[in-house]
Amino acid sequence: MAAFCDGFLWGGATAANQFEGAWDVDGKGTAIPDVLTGGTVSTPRRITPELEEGTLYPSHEAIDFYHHYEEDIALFGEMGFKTFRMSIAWTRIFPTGLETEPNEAGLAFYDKVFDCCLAHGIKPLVTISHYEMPYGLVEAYNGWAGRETIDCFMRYATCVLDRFHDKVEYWLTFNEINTGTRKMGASSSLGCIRGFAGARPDLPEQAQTRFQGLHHQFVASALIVKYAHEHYPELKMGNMEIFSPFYPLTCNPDDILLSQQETRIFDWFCTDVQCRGYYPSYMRRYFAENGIEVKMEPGDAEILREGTVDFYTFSYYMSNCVSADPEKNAGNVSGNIVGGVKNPYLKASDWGWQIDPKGLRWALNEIWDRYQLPMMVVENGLGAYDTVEEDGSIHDTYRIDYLRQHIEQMAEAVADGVELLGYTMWGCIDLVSASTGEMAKRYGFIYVDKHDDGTGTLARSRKDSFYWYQKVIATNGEDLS
Ligand code: BGP
Repeated sequence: MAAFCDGFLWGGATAANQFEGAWDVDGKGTAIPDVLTGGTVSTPRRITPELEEGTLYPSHEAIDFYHHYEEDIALFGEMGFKTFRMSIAWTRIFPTGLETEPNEAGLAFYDKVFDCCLAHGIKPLVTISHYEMPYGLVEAYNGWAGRETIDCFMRYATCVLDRFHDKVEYWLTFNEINTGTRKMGASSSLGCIRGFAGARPDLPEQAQTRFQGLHHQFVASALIVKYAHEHYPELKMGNMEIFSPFYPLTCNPDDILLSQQETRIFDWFCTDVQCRGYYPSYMRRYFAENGIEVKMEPGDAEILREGTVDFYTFSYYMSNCVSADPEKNAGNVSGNIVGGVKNPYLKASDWGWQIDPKGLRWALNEIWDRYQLPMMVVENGLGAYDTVEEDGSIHDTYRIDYLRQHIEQMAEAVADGVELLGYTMWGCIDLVSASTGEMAKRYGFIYVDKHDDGTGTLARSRKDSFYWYQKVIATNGEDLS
């Protein structure tokens, strides 16, 4: 079955703060992840606005892509990548977020990275903001809670579009924007990283602040999409969402209704705004019942209407169940970003993320039916412990199995009729985990010799999955064996 279209964008995904390192090099300023300590699945990361002597901050060196980009991109090229998803670190360009002139050294770095990608036949796919808010904006405006941050974002985003529009065709505005709809449970550090709230230890985490912050992000996203459409009509501007099915635990109508409610708030609300251009009516009741009042300025509605995205992208890792019965909620899925009740039919990763390939087919169909926009799966992968054998080989069959099963379901969805443009597997090279700050939670096709205590040579090596993905790309997804 020829499932995937010609020119299908096979590739991998990363984020600047999780792999670049060089956190204070060439004029880069401090971003929220730079003041986050490491953690584990059971020990949350801590935010320390003043750096602590002797504490390890995983973003500071990460895997040092900053000084290894040529080697890394060559390895992506060897696998046959057609695209590479990465983000630009806002603080390389505007170190505190408040400057009016960009830092040329930061721009020059991305020129080199994009040129290197293009030389290997790889199209960069760029996230403008991937959990990398300048800490200067947290101090000045409480991050996205302050409306002023929209102007700072626009200074940064127009600057990178003006500079790179002829090297980068595909852009995403905000990574996993819908994480702002809920307090992030087990992964509380994500609350800070997102820059909605929680990054200022002196200010409480509140739903009100998160939804106001989200509104500011919607306006910022629409403004930059509008700007791109007006100035560079050849560019494709996308949203980015974490999509997680919320299955009803039983066929009790209470569970069905709860599933609909959770799906609306988490999975549909943000994309309804970004794809349709207005707030969905179901949010009125949700806001009223939760005491949330989103302040909008005159003109916002028009901006949202005029700044809808060209394509829909999402990350997909897991699914959840919901139950209206409070007693059943005791079976919470540990470590899961989104939280929820355990699904008895699914297995989970070592970090408690429930593995559900068929949920990806379901999600692709649901999204396609709702928006009829071309789509990309821009994150999907398995965080796992890898063992390096004596001869240096790494037999990550569990990762191959995970990816194979998800790609099979993508093929099913394409056969169902969805328009799928590409797939970028998350963490194509080992990098720092966003939720726990660990290196031990490895995703890559490429192993990096770097450990949670900060030691390691940073040497790169190919895992078994590297050769497997190379074959998948070479056959355009036909040979998944
Ligand atoms: C997504 C984020 C990524 C990435 C991924 C895996 O939520 O967009 O930045 O980190 O999850 O999560 P983790 O790193 O916590 O394992």
